[in-house]
Amino acid sequence: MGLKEPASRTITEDGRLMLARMAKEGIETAWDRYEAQLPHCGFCELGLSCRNCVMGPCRIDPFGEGAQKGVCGADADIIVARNLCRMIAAGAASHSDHGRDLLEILKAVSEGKAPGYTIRDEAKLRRLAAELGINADDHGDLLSLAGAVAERLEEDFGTRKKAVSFVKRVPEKRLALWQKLNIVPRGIDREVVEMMHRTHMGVDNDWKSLLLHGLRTALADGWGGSMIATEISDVLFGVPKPVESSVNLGVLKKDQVNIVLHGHNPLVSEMIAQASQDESLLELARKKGASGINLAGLCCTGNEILMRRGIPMAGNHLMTELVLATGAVEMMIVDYQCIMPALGDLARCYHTRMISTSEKARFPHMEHREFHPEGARELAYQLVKEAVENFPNRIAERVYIPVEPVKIISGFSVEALLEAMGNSLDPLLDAVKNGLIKGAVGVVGCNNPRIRHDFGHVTLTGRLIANDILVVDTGCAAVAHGKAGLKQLKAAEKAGPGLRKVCETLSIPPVLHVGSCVDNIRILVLAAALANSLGVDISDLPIAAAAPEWYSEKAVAIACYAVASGIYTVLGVTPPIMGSRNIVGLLTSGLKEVVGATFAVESDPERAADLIIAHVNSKRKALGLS
Ligand code: SF4
Ligand code: MSK
Repeated sequence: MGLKEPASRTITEDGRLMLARMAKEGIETAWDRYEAQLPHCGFCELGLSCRNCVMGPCRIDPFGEGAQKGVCGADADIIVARNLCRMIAAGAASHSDHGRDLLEILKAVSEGKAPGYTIRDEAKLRRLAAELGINADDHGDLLSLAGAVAERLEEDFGTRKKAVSFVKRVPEKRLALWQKLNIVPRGIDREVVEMMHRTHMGVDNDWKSLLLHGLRTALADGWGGSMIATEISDVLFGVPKPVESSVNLGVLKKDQVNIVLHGHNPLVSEMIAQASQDESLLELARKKGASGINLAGLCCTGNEILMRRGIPMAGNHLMTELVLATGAVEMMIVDYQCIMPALGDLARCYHTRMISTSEKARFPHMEHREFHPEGARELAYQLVKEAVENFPNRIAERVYIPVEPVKIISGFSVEALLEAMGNSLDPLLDAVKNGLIKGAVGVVGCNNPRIRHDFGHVTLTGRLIANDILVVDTGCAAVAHGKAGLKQLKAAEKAGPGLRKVCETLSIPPVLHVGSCVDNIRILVLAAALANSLGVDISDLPIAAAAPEWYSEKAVAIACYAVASGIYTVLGVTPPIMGSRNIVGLLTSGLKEVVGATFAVESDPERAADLIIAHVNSKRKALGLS
């Protein structure tokens, strides 16, 4: 099968059919651009090139024949460590800046300056306030309490504190370890800035010390910025509860105005969701010949509105171009992160209007309509109206929606899971102890044209559940699993006998959707709660994480905070570290002595499953479980 064959690029039916059509029409995709980049630069792939200053760029010869040091004297270890650490800093910054945006909205709500937004989950706000030591009695009303919570968490971004607030959730043994290693995250911005400082020429030139601060920076994301993003989203938009929905290109409707929401931050998409239910706009849609207004999500903005509102999901990262090629999208509205700059140009082949909304994120051939809290509701209304008005411009002969959607269940927040178990962790712990469930694994992360689209996720997860390992998922992995039918109750048939029994008893699928990329922290929260219940460290639990098709800097930060939190993590794509034997050795084995967990790199999902099953079994044995 040639590289250009759709079936060699994706395992999904909608992907294959759409790629075939795009190839016929001569429309370029990320796969074509990926192939045009081959062969990749070997120095960069190994992490051995440096352009941190203009005495360079420099590169180290991996064969030992050419230069072994950059102009400044940095060797392979220093260069690889600096490059990796800058990836962590960028990933942590992205999640955390998203968290900061939510805090700003919460603050604006508390001041009455964000009329479209409200506190959707008062109970969660009160729980958070209590956890942060804010006395609700000191605040006359809910809005004042919301303002106090926002201000307290805003402090986590600066440098005033010894530790970010949610470090209190970390199990005792883990926290003691971080204290010993001096990697407790202090302030979110502080760790990111310090990482950039350390990696400037002539600052930290000890690869081990650089990597330790890399872990601290990643922890500032996991237990800081991402945790804030999720918790405040829950306050503003509601804690997710199990909800039925559907997934794949088939969620687009031939007879309706289709608006696609893409990116990561739910601030814009929640407003659009409200506006799309406006009776006057629905009436306008009918006048224009459409039977309704249909919203669909992409990537993690899609995950946010799927988890909370059951809005269907059109696809994951590598499907974002293919959605436009249906010719059925009246408007795509984007916020930030994982939005390919190619999209605006591609949309020009169709009638689709492309709208960017964040002050921070602009794209070629997109119209910029900036969202601000005070006018968000009006702008959302206006955009939905313009999408409706664009419906008559659709060219019926070009519309191609090649498949029927697949049903899924989403919305498994930690709170929802606890509720399903009678507000106690005991049913889960008992199932693990008696071996019905062997362990749990977070299968998360992106798509990457280096890996056949969705193959890594679906193959790995299929093997895990068949071996009685519960899978929780986020991000683009969750979409892959949904399309493969693994998020339905009947998917329990694909699980091993123990997991199947648990799924049938609790009426849950064997693959639980816990949310978007920032929602990986729900996995941390659950793992910490399980460890606390058993009086052990997170690294003692029979759990693991995997990112079979990751591509982004955010995924590097996530993987690093998972490992630093004690979770063995298997990557399906090799990070650019192979140029340093020392660093490969530390990350894949030496870290076990340091933080009780390591990375593994395995591109074959079958072999990745073997590694994870062996890890889960070894942890069970160490806990004295059969
Ligand atoms: Fe070269 Fe050192 Fe400058 Fe990097 S920091 S480009 S290795 S001189
Ligand atoms: S959207 S970071 S491609 S999971 Fe969160 Fe998907 Fe990865 Fe973006």
